Amino acid sequence: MSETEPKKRGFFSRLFGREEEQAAPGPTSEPVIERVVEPVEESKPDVEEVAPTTAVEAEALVVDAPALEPVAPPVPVEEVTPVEPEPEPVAIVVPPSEPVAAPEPAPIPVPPPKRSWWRRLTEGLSRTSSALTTGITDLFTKRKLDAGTLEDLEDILIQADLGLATSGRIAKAVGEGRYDKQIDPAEVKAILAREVEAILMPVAHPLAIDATKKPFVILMVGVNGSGKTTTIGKLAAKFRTEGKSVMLAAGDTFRAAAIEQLRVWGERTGAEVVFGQQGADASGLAFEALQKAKANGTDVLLVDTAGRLQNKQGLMDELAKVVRVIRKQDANAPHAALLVLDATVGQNAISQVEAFRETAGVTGLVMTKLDGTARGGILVALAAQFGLPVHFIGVGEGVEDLEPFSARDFARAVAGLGEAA
Ligand SMILES: Nc1nc2c(ncn2[C@@H]2O[C@H](COP(=O)(O)OP(=O)(O)O)[C@@H](O)[C@H]2O)c(=O)[nH]1
Ligand SMILES: [Mg+2]
Repeated sequence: MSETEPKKRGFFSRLFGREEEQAAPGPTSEPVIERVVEPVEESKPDVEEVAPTTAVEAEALVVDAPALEPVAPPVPVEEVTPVEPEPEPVAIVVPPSEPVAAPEPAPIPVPPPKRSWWRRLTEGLSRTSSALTTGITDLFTKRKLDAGTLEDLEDILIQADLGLATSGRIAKAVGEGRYDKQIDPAEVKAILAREVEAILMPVAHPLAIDATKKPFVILMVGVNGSGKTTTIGKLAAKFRTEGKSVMLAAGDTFRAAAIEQLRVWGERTGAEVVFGQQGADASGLAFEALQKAKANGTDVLLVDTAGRLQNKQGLMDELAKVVRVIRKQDANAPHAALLVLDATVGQNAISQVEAFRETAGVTGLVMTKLDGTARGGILVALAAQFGLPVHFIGVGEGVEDLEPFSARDFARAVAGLGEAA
């Protein structure tokens, strides 16, 4: 690469390179934003792993995404208490670089870092898998299988949040034809993996972005802190590496920090951010963002929303209004409504699905924070109970810690088995 082309740098190095981090004045150093910044630094070694090894690959990794500019000075935000009137939304659009020259959607075929994802997945799921496999090994080493051991097995599975029905199903599968025989713990793990995979297979759907929908509107919903904004950032990065143009709508208008957090992701990923003042009407903002994305021919519009408890009716009504307002403009939108679930809440995720499914017309799930819990089995319980598609899982705070959900990988990882051949 010649010196006359200083702009041509790898997309990832542009996203996560040092210079940008130094250039960014770190807006209001809200703790939330700091948390977003840290993991990106941690991710460096893994990002380097996918560095191109040949000139051809190197070329393929280069993208003409707009150079990141220093973060614009934070827009002064009045400290209004977010009461719930419906102020006129004043949407402000921050172009990622020069005036909305939509990022050039040059396709960037970055090969999925399969091996390192497997490592992150197994490390992320290690608390869940070690709870299961240690229990299984202790239980089945040098013991014959009887009703008692099967009950104990069921308990181990229930404790990992696989749910009553699924735990019973797996214990039954282990028991079949093996009563009064000694069974190797490895055999139990293999049955566990097989059963879990069978339950998860029907829900493991990739999120298909219909390119005829411009924009393809994705609404992100979930309780506070479940990982919506972070997941939007991770998805934006993914779509950008696929050469798609992306717009983000800062629909969490309750907290200034949430708006700022999304703006930081916009800067990082070269995605335009539409945001309003704190306290602005979220549905008005979503409406304006959709209008803008349509006018720009944007490929994907990701709409953030304020976290809300599933039992706070007023907030749920407001979410329903966001959906209605989007539909007014495009009867088929949002094309996807993703419920972001924090795995660490365990069984509580079930009532979250029940509440959001109706209100927001949830079309699929994203489960985050599988790395922070021994309760990863909740994903299996949800799959068995609701059958909603699971699109992505998150196993860390870094931008690369989100991947399309694979039933086989997940099942093998929780059962402590190696990567599928
Ligand atoms: N360990 C871990 N942390 C995550 C993951 N996803 C999000 N987080 C963190 O969870 C916290 C809340 O995330 P945020 O996106 O702000 O949640 P929101 O309120 O739903 O928008 C942040 O500190 C994120 O970095 C994940 O997969 N693993
Ligand atoms: Mg948020």
